[in-house]
Amino acid sequence: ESMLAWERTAYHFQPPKNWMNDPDGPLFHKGWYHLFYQYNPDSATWGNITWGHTVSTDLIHWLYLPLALIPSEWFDWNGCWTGSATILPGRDIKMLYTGDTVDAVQVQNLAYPSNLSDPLLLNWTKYENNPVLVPPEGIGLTDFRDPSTAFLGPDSEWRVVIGSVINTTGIALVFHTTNFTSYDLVDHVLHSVEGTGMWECIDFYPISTNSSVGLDTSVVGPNVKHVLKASIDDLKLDYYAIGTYDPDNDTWTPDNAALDVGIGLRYDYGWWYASKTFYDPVKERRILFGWINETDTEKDDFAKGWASVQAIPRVVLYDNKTGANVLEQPVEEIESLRLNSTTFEDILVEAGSAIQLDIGNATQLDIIAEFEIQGTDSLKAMAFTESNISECIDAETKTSYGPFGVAVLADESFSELTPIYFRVVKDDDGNLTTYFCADESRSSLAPEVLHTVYGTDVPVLDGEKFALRILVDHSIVESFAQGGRRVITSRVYPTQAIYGAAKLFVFNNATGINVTATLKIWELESAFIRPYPLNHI
Ligand code: DQQ
Repeated sequence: ESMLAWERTAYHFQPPKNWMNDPDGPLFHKGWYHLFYQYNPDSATWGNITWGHTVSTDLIHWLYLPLALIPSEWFDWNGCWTGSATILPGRDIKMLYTGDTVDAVQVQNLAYPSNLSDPLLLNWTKYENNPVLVPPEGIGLTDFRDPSTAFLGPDSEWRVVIGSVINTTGIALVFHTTNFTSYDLVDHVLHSVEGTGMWECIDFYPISTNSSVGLDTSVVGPNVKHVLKASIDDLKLDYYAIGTYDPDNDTWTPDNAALDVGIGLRYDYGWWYASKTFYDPVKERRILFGWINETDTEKDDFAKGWASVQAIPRVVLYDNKTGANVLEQPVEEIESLRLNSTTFEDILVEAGSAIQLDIGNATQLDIIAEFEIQGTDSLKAMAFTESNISECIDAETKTSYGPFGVAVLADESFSELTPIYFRVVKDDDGNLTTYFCADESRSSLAPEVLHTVYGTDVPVLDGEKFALRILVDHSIVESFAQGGRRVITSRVYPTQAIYGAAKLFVFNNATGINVTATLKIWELESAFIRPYPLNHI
């Protein structure tokens, strides 16, 4: 049994050892990006939840710092759970987090930096009169968690959003505060959606519809919409919707009720959860962190001594071409890891073929690929079914083109491979829908890991090619379609397609259409992720 497949990643953030889950309280302070995270200091499984802490100047290379919050008081005795940072005018910092109390009640606590002039924010003080919020009347004692970043309203009061559930309706509660120690509950919810269950890790932020700059969290006004995201506990999936926020009444209305929170769009159609954004004042952008959990067994996690990584941070923008979704793109700083590149121009990938791309090492890659279908006549010719990718397609499908795409982390005999691909489907009325999928069914010979086929439809507009950006990091594959309109993160466990045996292919499994592919592929170097040399300060 090879343990190599369970090796650590090379440029994704993970702690030195043990369990990690949600990103917490991301913020920028005095030259450093800070990330906190749910962490078990004692074991590779969830429990004893503390706040790990790390800093970076570029969101790619990270330095570990000492734990920031440790369960120590009755109000967080069973865990310092997820929370968010708010930067006040004057750059004071308030950190709100959920405490799981000694009686297993979910309460909200306030913490703040002991020394704001410390760029590393090494020491945190818990407010002496915590908790600042307990579950309000009618809210379950274990259904009240994950305070949002606060935003300032027209009445100069701060709003904090906290997720909950009533029966099976997911809800976003709003509280007002002026001092972060006392709060008033607004008498109606910001938003709710029936049947979606408990809303965890709510994120709520403005997005510009006419520019590509990110907005600080309190911005409202013309050409600004608001994104509401809930992590759906029952599904362990992050759903968002774009809509309009009314700051006078603290209500939010989705642009499209059919695509409401929990029933519409997801940030990621793969394995990725509990996300959180923050505003980066340096590059004026909104940055999204997300947690990539394991899909192996707990026994394997104990054996390897660690569990989970954070996804590469993504910039979030409004997609003004579709007007219906956000765009997610890896932060540009990932490009600093690029080494040698290889370009393939207009290579013909005939129906039913796979071509190995000779690029040397294929375990740490940044891939940009574009595909075109050759000849429009062939668009009418196809009618076949592919039972092994049925999750990507409508069972009523009569005509299709594809799949075509790239296969990453593939060995030469295809005993293991993870194909990332498009597939165009034509319905009875002649309408074309493009599906974007990641097939993990053959990603690992190990039996006890998930072998899911992930997929979603993706808008491909007139004049656009089929466009992919893929980051490969040994056992993590983050795939972005059409400039980040849809994203699929894969956690895979190759046992054969590792190190020198891992190869890269383009393939076209259609039976009647040929495609051409143009690719630029960079090898990525490893990122320094190591302890901060605190003995030097
Ligand atoms: N993880 C935290 C909770 C949150 C959940 C506990 C989401 O605060 O609701 O570790 O993964």
